[in-house]
Amino acid sequence: MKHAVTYELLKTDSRTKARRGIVHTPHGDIQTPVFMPVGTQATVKAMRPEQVAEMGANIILSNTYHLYLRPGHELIREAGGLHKFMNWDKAILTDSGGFQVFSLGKLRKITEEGVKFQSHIDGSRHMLTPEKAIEIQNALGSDIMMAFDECAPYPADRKYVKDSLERTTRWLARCKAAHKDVERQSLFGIMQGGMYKDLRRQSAEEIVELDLPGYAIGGLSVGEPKDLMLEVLDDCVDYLPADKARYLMGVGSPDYLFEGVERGVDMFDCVLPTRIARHGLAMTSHGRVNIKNAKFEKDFAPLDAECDCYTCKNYSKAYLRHLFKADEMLSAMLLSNHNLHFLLKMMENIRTAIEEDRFLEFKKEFYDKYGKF
Ligand code: PRF
Ligand code: ZN
Repeated sequence: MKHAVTYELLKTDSRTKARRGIVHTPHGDIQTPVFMPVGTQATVKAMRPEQVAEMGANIILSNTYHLYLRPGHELIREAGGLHKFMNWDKAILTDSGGFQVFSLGKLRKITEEGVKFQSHIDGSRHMLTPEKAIEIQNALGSDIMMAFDECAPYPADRKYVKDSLERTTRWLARCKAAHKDVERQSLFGIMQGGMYKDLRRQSAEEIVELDLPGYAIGGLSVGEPKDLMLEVLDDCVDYLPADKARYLMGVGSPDYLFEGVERGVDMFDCVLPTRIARHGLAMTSHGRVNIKNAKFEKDFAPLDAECDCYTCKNYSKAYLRHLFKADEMLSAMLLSNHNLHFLLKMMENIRTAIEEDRFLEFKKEFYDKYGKF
């Protein structure tokens, strides 16, 4: 029995836990550490898939919850799977819906069986269970499927977090049992445990026992202070096996990417670059730029002189500011293009720095230039 997804470790940094590797999938290899652009509703917002591929992305993330509600997983199965439906032939990772359902607040109820919730679209009633999350992800045909978990809020008391992580482990065992074709798709487990180090260790031991092809660290970056998050993360990674991919869920600002890589994380995802783009914000080598700013009115220079993306090669800040203020669609398209390019390029530079054993030097160089995060 060969797993659909495997991790190959190429090199570990000599001074930190940073590592350079490859995640092999049925839809191609992914060089790690990697940032995965988010395509929640089977589209990376404002981007054609060809553009996403062109800027070097080999994997994107999509969402079980959203696609189940609309257009429905059976429709996507009928279309020939998510890759075909959205015209993306590289790898896809799908989140299980757990996190999204838990974000619904009053609209949901948790039991041992699963989570009852009401659709954010039309209020209709549904139930997600571990088995259902797998059934949906099987229909979507993603390369990497995420386990159905509960992400405890922050802050949360110890008893709540312990009960929740233990239920998440039981749900993981049910996910594993429900998933049959392990050669076509791989299931990753998700560690929980809130900010409690001993609970993180317990969660890790329980999920690693189930021997899955990869593990995610969930429940972080949920509102806790940065230093606490990094302290917990540092421990989490130590509880995970070195021969499996490690994925830190929902994290993707430049500083967190560096800090995550330094602590041994291989995979990241975040809506940040595309979301802030739609609000007129750009990430550049000299920090964040707000394109709405009046000082750009007659600034005919590109967004980032050091960037070789399509946007920076062809357009000025004055033009981008005009597009944003005129509420033109091209604004979101050009800024999303730049922001994704920026993060993907940054990750490529991180990978090269690890290969050349100068990760910390590169990090310092980047931080000095970027300024405050
Ligand atoms: N679980 C799942 N998806 C997630 C998270 C989680 O804990 C997070 C937490 N940062 C983001 N996305 N399933
Ligand atoms: Zn650019």
